[in-house]
Amino acid sequence: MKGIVLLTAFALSQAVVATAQDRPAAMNQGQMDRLDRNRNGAVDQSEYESFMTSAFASLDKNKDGSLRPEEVGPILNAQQFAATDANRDGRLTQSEFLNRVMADFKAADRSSDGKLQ
Ligand SMILES: [Ca+2]
Ligand SMILES: [Ca+2]
Ligand SMILES: [Ca+2]
Repeated sequence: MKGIVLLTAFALSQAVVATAQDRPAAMNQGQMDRLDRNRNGAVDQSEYESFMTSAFASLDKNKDGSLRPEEVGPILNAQQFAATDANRDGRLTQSEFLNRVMADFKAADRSSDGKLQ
């Protein structure tokens, strides 16, 4: 699974890992392994979605169910935030967030088999 470039996954995994363990800024095999929960060597959509759902919860520091720019400031720039904020209310709901990251997943899944490996 090396070499997969998933910008959002990368950024979010860094945020989560940095918070939890203060790891260096590189997506390594260990991080990919965290997404691959059933250890079959591929990250499928449900594994990715479940990872991102927990990433959303980690990022939502004030636990109001949405992400404001200051909560994702280190990982999404203003342009990326605006692209994710589908209804342009200045906050990312979990569904807006998941729509964006699952679109990234599909974009990265060039073989369209629902798995990244
Ligand atoms: Ca898997
Ligand atoms: Ca929040
Ligand atoms: Ca919104």
